[in-house]
Amino acid sequence: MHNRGLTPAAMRALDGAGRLAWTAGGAEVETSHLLWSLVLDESRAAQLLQHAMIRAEMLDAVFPFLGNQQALLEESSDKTSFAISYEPPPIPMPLSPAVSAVLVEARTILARLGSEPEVGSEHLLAALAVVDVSIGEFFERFGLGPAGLAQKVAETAGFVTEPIAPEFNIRWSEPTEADHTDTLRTLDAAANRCREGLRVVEDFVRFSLDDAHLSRLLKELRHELTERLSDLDRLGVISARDTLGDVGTRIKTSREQTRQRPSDIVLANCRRVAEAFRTLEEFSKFVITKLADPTLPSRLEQMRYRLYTIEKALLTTLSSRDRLEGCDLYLLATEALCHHGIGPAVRQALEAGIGIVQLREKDLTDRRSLELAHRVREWTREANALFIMNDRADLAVLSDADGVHVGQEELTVREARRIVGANRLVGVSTHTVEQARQAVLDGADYIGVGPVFSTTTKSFDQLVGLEFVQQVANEIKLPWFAIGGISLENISAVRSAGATQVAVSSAICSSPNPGRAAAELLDRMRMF
Ligand code: TZP
Repeated sequence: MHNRGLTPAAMRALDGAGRLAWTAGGAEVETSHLLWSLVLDESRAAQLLQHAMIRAEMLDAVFPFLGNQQALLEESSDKTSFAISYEPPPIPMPLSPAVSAVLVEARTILARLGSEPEVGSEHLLAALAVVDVSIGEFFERFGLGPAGLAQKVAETAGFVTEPIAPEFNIRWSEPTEADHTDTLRTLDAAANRCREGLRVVEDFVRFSLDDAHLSRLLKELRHELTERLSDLDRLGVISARDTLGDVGTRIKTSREQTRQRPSDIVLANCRRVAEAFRTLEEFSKFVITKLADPTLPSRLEQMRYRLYTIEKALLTTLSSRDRLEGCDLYLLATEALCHHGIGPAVRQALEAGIGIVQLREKDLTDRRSLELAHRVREWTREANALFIMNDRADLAVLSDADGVHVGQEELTVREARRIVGANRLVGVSTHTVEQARQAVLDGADYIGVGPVFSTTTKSFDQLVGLEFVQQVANEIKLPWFAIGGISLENISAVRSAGATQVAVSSAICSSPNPGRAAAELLDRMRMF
């Protein structure tokens, strides 16, 4: 382990974390191991937590550890503390990326404070709170938010900044009642704007888009907002309201009066909600000492980030629906499966009216795959159809494909997006409704939903069946394609289960007449 620049206590903490990870059967040292190791050692970090009244049992309720392993800890003679008595691992345990990030962050904190020469246990603790959001949130509940923790770390190190002797006098006046009323009035206006804007977006998502998944997320956000704002309600924001005296009610911009499309309303209101969240966050800091929950500003900040994710998912859903409109049937082409070769299969399918083709080659050399990709690109371009490359984001860019499709084991949506850019489509295969929901939030442009029926084209541990198709149909409006073993015999059942778009491979590729097979499948899709 790289120990330069660490105090003996910090080294002990990392060593203890390694022992905990090893004993717990983990493959690497996680942030929770480091947290527990810091807590269990008699270090500055443990002291700091004790002062904040954070006790091991409380920690255990959120990051379980003591419950089943208490017997493995060595109790001190006065029974007030524990130490880790585990055997060291035979070889040093690797650090997880998060723990490596903690080390980097700890050095940044140390440099910022400039008070100590080496990273100590207290810096590791402060860094844990920054890198691991759930640890940070847990500390915040005890008043150890990022600023408070940094202050405590500085104090723990015996480093307290001297006040600068002023050379001139500034007269600070205490906020007056009028200032307080103005703050409450601002908070009241922002709270109303936030609730109303959220409701407009939710109404659109619920009644125009029929998207149960995003509706639920918006509703949860709106409810949490109401709950959190009850803290402000108690301070008398309603009494501070003065709508008649509001100089802004008569100001209207021309843009407010002309919304072209529903998506304009969604976009404008998401912006409005984000701005209102920001105003709430900033102004609630002025009344922080009066709040029952002093973490309100940071909670509002987190809610704003949640809104950004929902906004992105919503706008992607709207634009993907436009881009994939009319793509009722999606062909996955694999050279080895094609009866008369990949050229005739793809070209005939395109002539029959297929709107999207994926090149899915798992066993070819890169050069052969790229060569084929260029051809499929040419054929699809002539037919005004979309071309998607399976797995290989790099080859998608090189062949100027319209997008890339990844599986659950391949590049993530985010990684693929970094390679193919913002304008190419990124599709992802999903096998559970949770994966489908996650794909929406990850920014996928469409999803694959399967395998619906058994197939020899790809091996799976288990079929998801028509039930999964129904689940997705009930809640997701991002374009999605049912896939796996779909043929002329069962396509109507898939359609009846709610799929409006379907992907096939062997039903077209392996047919002696791919054009006719494609036309028949398309007819069956459009019969509904
Ligand atoms: N992903 C889920 S099922 C499947 C893939 C790639 C195979 C689809 O091929 P077929 O021949 O239509 O069953």
